[in-house]
Amino acid sequence: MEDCIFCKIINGQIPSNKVYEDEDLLAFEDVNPVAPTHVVIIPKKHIETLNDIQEEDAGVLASLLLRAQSIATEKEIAEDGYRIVLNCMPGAGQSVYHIHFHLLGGRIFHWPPG
Ligand code: DGP
Repeated sequence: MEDCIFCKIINGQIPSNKVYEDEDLLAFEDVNPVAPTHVVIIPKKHIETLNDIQEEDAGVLASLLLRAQSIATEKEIAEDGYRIVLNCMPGAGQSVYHIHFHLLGGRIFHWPPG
């Protein structure tokens, strides 16, 4: 999608610090980190929100979570613990309308979230 920031990161129009890439997924450092480790993990397919996923997206969504797990291990946050966040729609704080997981670690997280 031509106006999507994350699609521009995928196609290289906007630079990013890439953590992982394959034909379906991209992971990169968040530009405004809220934790010592803050990686954004996205499908290359443009899906605006969790409300828009289809059965056919199940495989790539599972791959996003498996990749979050392996990046957490690589970043050495797996043992202490980490948080996966997916904001859906404005009430949850979604600001970029290309579905993404935040992988957060390196500090203590509280519950309930803000
Ligand atoms: P959300 O609020 O859940 O939609 O999260 C969007 C995240 O995307 C937010 O934490 C900041 C990050 N972000 C937005 N624009 C850019 C960018 O151009 N580069 C990078 N690396 N991250 C971005």
